[in-house]
Amino acid sequence: MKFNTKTIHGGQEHDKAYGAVMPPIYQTSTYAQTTPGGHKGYEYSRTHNPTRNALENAFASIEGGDYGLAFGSGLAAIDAVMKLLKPGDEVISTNDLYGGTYRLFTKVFEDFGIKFHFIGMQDPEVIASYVNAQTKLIWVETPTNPMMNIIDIKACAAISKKHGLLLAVDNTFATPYLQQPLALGADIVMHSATKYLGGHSDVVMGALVVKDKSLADRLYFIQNASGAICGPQDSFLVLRGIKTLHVRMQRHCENGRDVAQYLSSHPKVEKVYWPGFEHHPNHEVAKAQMKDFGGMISFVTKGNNYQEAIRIVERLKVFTLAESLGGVESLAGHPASMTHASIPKEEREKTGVVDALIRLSVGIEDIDDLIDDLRQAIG
Ligand code: P1T
Repeated sequence: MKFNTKTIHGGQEHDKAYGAVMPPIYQTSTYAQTTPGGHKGYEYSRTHNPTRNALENAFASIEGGDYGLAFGSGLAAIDAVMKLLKPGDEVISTNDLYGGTYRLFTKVFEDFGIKFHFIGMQDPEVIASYVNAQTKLIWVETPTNPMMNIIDIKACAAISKKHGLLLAVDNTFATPYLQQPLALGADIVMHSATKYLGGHSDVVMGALVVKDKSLADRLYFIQNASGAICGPQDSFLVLRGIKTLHVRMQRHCENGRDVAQYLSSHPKVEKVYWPGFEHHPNHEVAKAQMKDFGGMISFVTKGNNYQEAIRIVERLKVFTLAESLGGVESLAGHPASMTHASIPKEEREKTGVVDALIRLSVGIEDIDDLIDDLRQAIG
């Protein structure tokens, strides 16, 4: 089955009771048993729920994996991955990543004795130089949030395979429409399904997909034991969202390209971060591992002025100033004070997250309205 068919049918079967084309929302916490242990495969909804299972099968299908797991948020999914580790273990992570992920790593898991190395991952030799006997996991976000750096997944997989490590890729920005980390050698794909997979800014959810059965078993155990699952109604909504992922992503990419080109030609714009530019430092890797370049763009205006950035995001009318990304509507954010405020200023400035940086999640509205809005806001 090709990708555009998988988004609609992948892992799905019609409802056995009435043939409903969409899976029913099984709004139940428990399931009747005829005798202790005598049930139809479902005993309690933290462990399994048919609507959630339908979604988990869809996750596995679109990511080209064998096992999917759905969580109550993207961070809950990351939390489950970290619980594979033990005190003393080390993680090599990109230094340019979602602020909430950084906060979870440094403010929660460091207290449990996990050591994190936050590094620039553009050069695979630099990654390899951090591997030691304690290293267990390489954590990659690509494109990175919010600087749109591209990390070579195949190169990371070569390092992780050589040293027997796990490679996890946060595929939130790219989605499986653009990039398939498991096919490139990753062991775990993670999503904030809140974003493009849900696609309509109405659900908070996380996802993991793996191929390996024993890894899946460990993650299912953690999912059930820790309990950070999502509910059936949200599962239904994300399953519905996935069915249009390919058409939405196509338009996100088209609009993203036009917005990136408009911004880069604007006399008041200093720098635009978007992996589709030939001069983007990792453009060749992006071209090799992604089908297109997505709808996420960051930029700074000339003078690198904080007040000016705030004025621009306040003046936008079609773009909404808000946290999050990946919905049908365009959003604008100010990473330094919003999504990345939990990263200390000196750390975030090292990766380019300056106070003047603006991040756009380019939606699927009419491109003329988006460009007009940016024109009036930037002035
Ligand atoms: O918000 P949640 O569903 O828990 O997902 C966390 C998360 C993980 N990974 C990436 C790459 C993310 O962008 C996020 C959430 N990000 C935002 C809310 C944001 O505006 O960047």
